[in-house]
Amino acid sequence: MLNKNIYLILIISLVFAISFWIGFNVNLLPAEASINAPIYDELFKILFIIGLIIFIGMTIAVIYSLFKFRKRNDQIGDGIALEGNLSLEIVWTIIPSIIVLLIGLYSYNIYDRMGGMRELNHNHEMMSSNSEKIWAGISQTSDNQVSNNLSIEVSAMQFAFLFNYPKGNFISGELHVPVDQKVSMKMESKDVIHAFWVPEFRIKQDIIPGQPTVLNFTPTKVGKYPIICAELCGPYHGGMRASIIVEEESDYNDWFNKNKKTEVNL
Ligand SMILES: [Cu+2]
Repeated sequence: MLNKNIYLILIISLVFAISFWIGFNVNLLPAEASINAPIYDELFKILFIIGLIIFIGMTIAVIYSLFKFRKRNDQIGDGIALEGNLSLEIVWTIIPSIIVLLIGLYSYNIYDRMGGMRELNHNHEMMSSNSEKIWAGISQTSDNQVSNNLSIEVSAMQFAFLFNYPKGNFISGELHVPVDQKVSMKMESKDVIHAFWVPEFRIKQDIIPGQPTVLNFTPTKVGKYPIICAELCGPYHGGMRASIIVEEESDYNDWFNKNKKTEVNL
């Protein structure tokens, strides 16, 4: 009996060790290109490790049972019927409940750190009237910082994204932003529900007709990343993509000055 327990403890420790090793050394996610990304990846890592522990543990239990409880040559029927096991049932209810509760609290903490619980900018500089309702956003800024943000208006339609730069009075099919600067986007759909998703930024936000949504982010890595519509929006939904180009401020300014309408007062 003692021997059996030692084996069990050894196997469980091994499963934990392997899961933690894989969790910390195998990276399944794309590059981290916004300040949200490392925060999000913390949560992903924890979920990945919990998933690995359960997956590897279950696989070992199934393989062990296949051999241990296989039908013997002289065996007829299924054997003695099993009665309930109250203590086992209590354990397998309480442990998952605790895990799910902790994941829930931790997810809330991550969402809060990403700015999701913060009050949305009531004095949003792009708001056309005070009565306009803007909701559901990731906000990294407090209200008084909003005016320093780069403001962009996003329109989504079947099957494209358009980016309006109000300060330059022009519209672009490609989203250009300077690195390490806060970007504040107000997004609206012309037809059905779409979603703005940049995997490298670890952010996604729905774009809804008649109900503007907000998304704030700060890119941290120069490069070109895909913008993907992540809401099934029609037959060519899969082709609804654009690019976000994160560039050094001087490159961004060159691009901006080349595109802006000259008569506009900056
Ligand atoms: Cu779409």
